[in-house]
Amino acid sequence: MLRPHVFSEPIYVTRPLLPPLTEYTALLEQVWESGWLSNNGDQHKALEVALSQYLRAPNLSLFNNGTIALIVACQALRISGEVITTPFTFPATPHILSWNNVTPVFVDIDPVTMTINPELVERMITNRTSAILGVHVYGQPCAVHALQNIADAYGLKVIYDGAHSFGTEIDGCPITEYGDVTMLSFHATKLFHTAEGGALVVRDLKLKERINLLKNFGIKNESEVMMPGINGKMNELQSALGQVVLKYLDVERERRQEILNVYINRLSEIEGVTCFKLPLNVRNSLQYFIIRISEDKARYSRDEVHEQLKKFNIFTRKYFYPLCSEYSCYRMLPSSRKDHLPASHLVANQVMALPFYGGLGSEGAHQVCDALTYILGKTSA
Ligand code: T4K
Repeated sequence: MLRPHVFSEPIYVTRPLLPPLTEYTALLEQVWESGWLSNNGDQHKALEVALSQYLRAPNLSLFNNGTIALIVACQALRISGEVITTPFTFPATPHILSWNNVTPVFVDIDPVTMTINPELVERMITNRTSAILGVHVYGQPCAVHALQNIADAYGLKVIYDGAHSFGTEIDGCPITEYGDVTMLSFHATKLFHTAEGGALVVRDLKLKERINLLKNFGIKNESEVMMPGINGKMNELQSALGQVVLKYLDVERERRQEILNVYINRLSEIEGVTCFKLPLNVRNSLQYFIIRISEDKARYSRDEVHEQLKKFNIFTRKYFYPLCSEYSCYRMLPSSRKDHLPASHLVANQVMALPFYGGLGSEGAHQVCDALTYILGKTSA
């Protein structure tokens, strides 16, 4: 095979959806005229309504980022003691527990779905456990029914880190319908973004009211502060950006779907490479495109492929390696033992996030596939 194309510019795992600047500045003019930059202004109100409708999530509360949103979720649900969670995630997931003075208890993942394994959750419940914190990793829903059954049996709360699951649906039902609370991240690297931002979605209106107090220092009115809240507010500049991004979201989804099709068609042929596919009843958030590389079948390890792709100016990511249980701040926990988390260790050594954003185009996706095919050399056909 001829040596494939080397990209002239670095190709990253993602690029933010940047709508026409003029549409953003038009909204910024309104912000300027209003003289109102934060604290539940018109742009904030408009974005909250627009997202509630788009996601069919009536009780949605905007935040300045997803991490603060999750910290507030724990406060709102009065989480304490221990929380059972997955080590296969971004650092924010266990960190928000530490910021709430709660101990993360790691449970292994299912090796196929890569989400927390409900069969293993029950064994780790103690009288200090107050909640389960699941991650819909790459938009793959957790085993929501099994987790809810366990939570109901033991009187636990269920919190979902849905940072990757904007627009995910199970059998047509929004992912935010499951659990007590779901966090969505609107970071620049997310399909829908506000540069930095996030949201909490709940089903209980009372809980939303508590969340709204907590994200604004606990302030009820000029003379009453109800609780030790924090500053979790999304500002007007972020909220305006979100409204313009939302207009272009479906076009971006279509472009990503085309890239996904190229990847699936081309990469499924490569020995040792498995494309991560969602179950047919799940609507894909199209946030990441993940492959797994089995070193025993491919000629190279995931790390070698990751390095070799750099020669073509392609910068993939090892989301999520290393596991959170390997960080120095969590390594000493009994639940961090390697033999307790075999599937997580296996998966973390195999996963690779490929470039996945509309601007890459089908041609770019084919070029990424050419490079991968060239590196891995052989086909199974
Ligand atoms: N829970 C989970 C499961 C999460 O994945 C995350 C965040 C959170 C919670 C917390 O939500 P937030 O508090 O962030 O709302 C990125 C994101 O910063 C992070 O939001 C995301 N997960 C994580 C998976 O990815 P890094 O450290 O990998 O980002 P960085 O700066 O290396 O960016 C990745 C690539 O994106 C770059 O190589 C180039 C491109 N990029 C990035 C930015 C920021 C751009 O092209 N433009 C940009 O503006 O964490």
